[in-house]
Amino acid sequence: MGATMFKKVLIANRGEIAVRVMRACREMGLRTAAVYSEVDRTSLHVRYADEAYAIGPAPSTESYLRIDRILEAAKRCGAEAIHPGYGFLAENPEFARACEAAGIVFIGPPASAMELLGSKTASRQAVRQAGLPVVPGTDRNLQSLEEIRQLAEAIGYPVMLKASAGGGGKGLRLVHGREELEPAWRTARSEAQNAFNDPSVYLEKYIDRPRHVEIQILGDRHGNLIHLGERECSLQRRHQKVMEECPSPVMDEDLRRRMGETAVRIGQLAGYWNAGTVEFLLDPNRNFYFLEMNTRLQVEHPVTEVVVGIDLVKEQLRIAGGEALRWRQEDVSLRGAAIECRIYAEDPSNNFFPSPGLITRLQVPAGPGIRRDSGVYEGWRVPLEYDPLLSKLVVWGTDRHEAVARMRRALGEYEILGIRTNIPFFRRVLEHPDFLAGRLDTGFIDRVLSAGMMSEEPPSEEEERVAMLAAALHAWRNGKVPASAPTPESAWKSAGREALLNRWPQRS
Ligand code: MV4
Repeated sequence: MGATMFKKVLIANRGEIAVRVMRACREMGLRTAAVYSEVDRTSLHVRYADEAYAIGPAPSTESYLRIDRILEAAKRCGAEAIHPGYGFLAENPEFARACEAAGIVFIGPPASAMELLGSKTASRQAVRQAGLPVVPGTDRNLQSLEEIRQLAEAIGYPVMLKASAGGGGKGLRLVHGREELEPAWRTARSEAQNAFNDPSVYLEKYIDRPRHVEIQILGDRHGNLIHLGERECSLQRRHQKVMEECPSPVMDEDLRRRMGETAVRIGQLAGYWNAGTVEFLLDPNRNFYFLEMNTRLQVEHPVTEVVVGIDLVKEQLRIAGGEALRWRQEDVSLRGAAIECRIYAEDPSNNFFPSPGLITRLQVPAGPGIRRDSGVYEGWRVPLEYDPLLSKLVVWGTDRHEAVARMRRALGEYEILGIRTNIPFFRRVLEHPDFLAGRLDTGFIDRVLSAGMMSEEPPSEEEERVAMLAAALHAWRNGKVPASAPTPESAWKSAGREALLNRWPQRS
């Protein structure tokens, strides 16, 4: 038994996470099968895989979300297991059941656990009834405005309205007082209806300036369940994480043990196995509250991997193959510090507007302590149909201070031309005194942005060319060009070359 029981794994995803999963498979000697939509024919995950299958047109509803086509590809190529990555079908219990019915192993938790944890109200109720901390509020969907008003009064303002089907900040409303309740209720319900086809909302007490701290758990099919410490995920923009770290700057051994034990108990009560993440809000007094559980491998899993020294994807494969966990809780320890920046094809000087297009030049950071999980290559066109995540830049350092310096160095080496990226935004964050002091909360990014830090337009390519010529001319006139330069003509050339060279790496 074990992952060696598989010979071939189909990866039902695209981009960097598909490549990440295939890398683990390759190291374990497993063959990999990719699936791809029409616009992904030349994507990196297709090139990386041992074999690849077309599953439909660009819209994900006609390709990466088509259970029938993915299972058909798996059967055709003889894959014994499917890894769903994150997003798309990763948290869809119907997909997990369909895999099972087709005799294919779903590399993830049991469908029953996905069902319980997929409902925010049902999971809140289960966690509260187990005597574990949840944010004060209701566990039921609220039908009438009258009912909601009474409950809000009992909880005490300010309160938050949340979509029961939830996620991504859709249907999320902060209500400061009685008079705001009715309009907030209406917009929350209609947003929830549009986003999830389910208008149900529930109430929570509002926690001011919380941190978002999550615990990684890992469980096998024999009832063993451990935690692998926390990730600090407070740096979000519009409910999208942009930067994560491990450990959290606020954590100490005692709090980690208490949050870790709580996460493990939540996993146990859901009958969980495989990799999962329990999300908590942490208030300024270091009280923590269960928020929700994600039943998948997360985007930010690498920061845990480099600090704990466990390959989560390989563990997922082994667990799915029936192997017992190879670590006990006391074997797990955190070493050093890791930071991840999510590199997106979006323009920070234009309200982070998506910036798809051709990558004309790609120069990647390397050297000590750098890990880059990427789904792109030079000469590839970033499609506009999907999430514009290009790569995740992850650094490790002996402590947070070294990790921060290393990330600045790595971002300075990173050059992506042809499209806009959010790299300039990270440079600003990494020099902010609150970030350097570890004073993070969920309002940090908005404060950085409202301070006007990203309003300056980056120069156009034409402006860059003019500036470079001017610099070369200046250097030449001031005699900074080597005196050995025999003629003005070659001095021009070498000064221009010097100016070009000086652009890399960027010094922050
Ligand atoms: C909250 C909250 C304050 N109090 N719940 C949950 C989903 C996430 N996307 C936003 N969530 C929040 N839930 C209560 N009861 C504040 C937030 C929140 C937040 C949480 C984590 C990271 C960034 C955030 C940004 C705004 C609001």
